[in-house]
Amino acid sequence: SLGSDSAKAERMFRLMDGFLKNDSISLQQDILRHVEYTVARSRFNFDDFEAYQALAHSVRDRLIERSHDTQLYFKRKDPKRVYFLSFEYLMGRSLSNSVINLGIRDQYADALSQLGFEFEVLAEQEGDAALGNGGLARLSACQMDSMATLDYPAWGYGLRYEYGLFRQVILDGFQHEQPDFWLNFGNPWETERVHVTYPVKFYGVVEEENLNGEKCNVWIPGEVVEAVAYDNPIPGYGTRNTITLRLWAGKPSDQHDMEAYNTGDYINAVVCRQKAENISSVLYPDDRSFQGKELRLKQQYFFVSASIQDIIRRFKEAHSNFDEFPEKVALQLNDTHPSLAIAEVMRVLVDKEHLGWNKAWDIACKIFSFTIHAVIAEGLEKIPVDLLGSLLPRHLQIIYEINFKFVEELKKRIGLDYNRLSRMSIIEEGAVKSIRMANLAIVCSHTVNGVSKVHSELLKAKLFKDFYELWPQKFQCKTNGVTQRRWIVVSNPSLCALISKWLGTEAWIRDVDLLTGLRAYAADPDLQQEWMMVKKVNKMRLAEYIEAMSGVKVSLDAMFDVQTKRIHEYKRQLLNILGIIHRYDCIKNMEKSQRSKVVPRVCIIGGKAAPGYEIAKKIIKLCHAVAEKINNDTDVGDLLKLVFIPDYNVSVAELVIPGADLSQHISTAGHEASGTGSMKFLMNGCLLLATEDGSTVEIVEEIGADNLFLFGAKIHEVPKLREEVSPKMPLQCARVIRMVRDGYFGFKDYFESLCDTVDGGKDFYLLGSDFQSYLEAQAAADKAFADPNKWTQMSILSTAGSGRFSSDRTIRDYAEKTWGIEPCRFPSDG
Ligand code: GPU
Repeated sequence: SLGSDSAKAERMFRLMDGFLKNDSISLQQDILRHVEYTVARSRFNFDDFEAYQALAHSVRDRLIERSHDTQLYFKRKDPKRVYFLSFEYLMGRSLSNSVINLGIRDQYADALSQLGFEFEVLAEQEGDAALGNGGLARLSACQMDSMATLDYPAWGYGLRYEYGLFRQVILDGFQHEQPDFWLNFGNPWETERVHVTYPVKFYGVVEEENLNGEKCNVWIPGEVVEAVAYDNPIPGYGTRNTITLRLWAGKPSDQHDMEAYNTGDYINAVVCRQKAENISSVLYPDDRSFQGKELRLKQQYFFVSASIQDIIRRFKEAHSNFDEFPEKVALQLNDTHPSLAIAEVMRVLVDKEHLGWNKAWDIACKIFSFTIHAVIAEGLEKIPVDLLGSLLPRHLQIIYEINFKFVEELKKRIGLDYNRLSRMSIIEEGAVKSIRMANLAIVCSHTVNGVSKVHSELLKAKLFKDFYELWPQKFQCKTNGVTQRRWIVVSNPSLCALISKWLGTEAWIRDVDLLTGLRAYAADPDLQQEWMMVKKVNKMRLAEYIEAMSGVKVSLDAMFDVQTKRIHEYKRQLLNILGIIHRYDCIKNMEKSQRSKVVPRVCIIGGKAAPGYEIAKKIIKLCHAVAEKINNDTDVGDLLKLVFIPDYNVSVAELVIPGADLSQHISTAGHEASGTGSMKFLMNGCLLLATEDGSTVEIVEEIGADNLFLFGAKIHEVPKLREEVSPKMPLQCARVIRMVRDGYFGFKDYFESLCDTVDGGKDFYLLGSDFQSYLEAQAAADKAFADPNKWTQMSILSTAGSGRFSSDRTIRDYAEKTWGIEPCRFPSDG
């Protein structure tokens, strides 16, 4: 029999024979074992998908070892932790990223080839985890990678949607949405924690009770749903640290439906239980258009409540005094979506921990920080008071109380300036009385961050001017970044090898500032030659994909010009398409002898439109209609092609970005908070054609205006241009719009309202006034491309200057200046 605990541990350790081994034979054995016992296929007969599953499970085993070590170590050291609350994560695939971060990619590739498989082929079997919409969601994923790599004691929290972002299917050029039931074939990366569950309450009433002579509010809920944790390991690169992304799923609770069973309606009671699962079933596909839907609010509270219960439980395991809470806990609100967390923390501290309002508020104000991704007021979340009051009656009371105290304080500071008071109030009066979630988040947070320099300045000057004047010290800037692990090492292995060769080290993968070392060789003919070869290989890969997806054959000598991102009017995919029509028109009207001077282009557009966003859907259709015309015109041939890449997602991006020569980031100035796609293209040596918006301004600072193609109105010029009563359409713009209106591309009536947005008298996004300068920038790009050495030098300088746009820099900044946390690295050399 086993004696003491340590003897027990000792024996278990011996039985397990230490950790899993990463030599080729061990990896092969592990994979085959998983084929046989996990996937339950015969090891003599399994296909690529089953091989992928077994492979993924063997990687997962190694991730689990590391996350156990990391969590135990965090527990022992008990550092201040950051809890990153985000409603969306766009993780994409995990396999390649995991084995690269674990440092065993080559070992696996070798083991698989011994088994007769190719690593890349199996990696392609994995589907994307698309639990998010666009930039904001991919940013969360990049930041998790950086938090793990930089050894920060961090947790990510989110929702485990069963249906991720819809799949985009194009039929006759129109977008159709299909459900993304991504868990259909299981998810090897996650671990369900059946014992980590929390009840989440909804509806009901609040009653006042008397507790030891003091009044106390008790919330009697009308519905209780259980949240169950699913843990996803996030391995760091070059460290043993592996942190956790904990996603919550809804599950029926046993607490509340006893009565239903007792009344004898057994079948109905069981059916009702299933409603619980609906909470986490589907991701809202609207990128920043906000609707006051009850299910959405339920999702937000569900994820917030479970996370806060989990965080408080962890705190209480090691501490009994809430005075220490701010020394141990930082809570990061990724936009307003999780900001109910503020009311929830107050509810727990006041109603359950009985700390008293002032003490609770003092604690809350020390732990929250808030990052805002929106630029314009229309996008901000407002929750109708009636909706909140019925779903979360106690939270509504708490928010009213927070607001009352805030407004009283404000009156003391600014006097009875009622306009300003009503602008700043957390409650918006009006036809639909509602809660301004951003105001709630600002009032409670110690720090409010913007996502680029210009965005942070805009927040202070416009959106939150009143708050900035009140609390200037709260407002900071954390320019976004992306992870070079995913966006170079995983997605562009040839470039990765080339960079390491010329820098003589792989250290840039953890220390990205080293990329500036490439500047010294930007004019070196040898590097330029190798650099061009890498681009060629990536263009070949992309060309094959384009042909497979759209049947269009493209020339590798052409400039690959890419605009991939969510479809939005402000991102101006329409400007791009109108520019393409202009280019087409020019080629058609050219003397045949002149055509040899045209720089051939392959224009690539990709992105999803929110299902209810009519104009965005028309832009997709126009792109297809124009492509149909151009691609079948023998006059044009290889001089111009237009392709729409369907179902753009993280894994498609990994293929597209390395193969791009030029990429477009052409939002109307003042509309893109940051933009992160541009950073991925920049890292991959793709030249940018861009407006001076969002993070582009900082990219220019880093690489110099000579190394990209800038155009268009600047932020401060936009309001004035909009005021012009009837904006003048430059002739060239009027002409291409006319072609669309006249039915040159068919679907005349259907495109009418789309044309109206440009020449209907408003041109809110300033396509007309920017058109001329857009064409000039395009001409400059053509000219530069015609000189391959010059172009390649600019390309090298783009990569060399991309270091500042690593999420490692962003996260270090957050850790030091906003969260007040320090690295906590598991001591090992593995
Ligand atoms: N962003 Br608001 C989203 O992706 N979704 C949103 O609902 C809102 C903002 C984006 C910004 O548009 C983009 O400029 C930024 O780079 C990104 O968030 C990350 O901060």
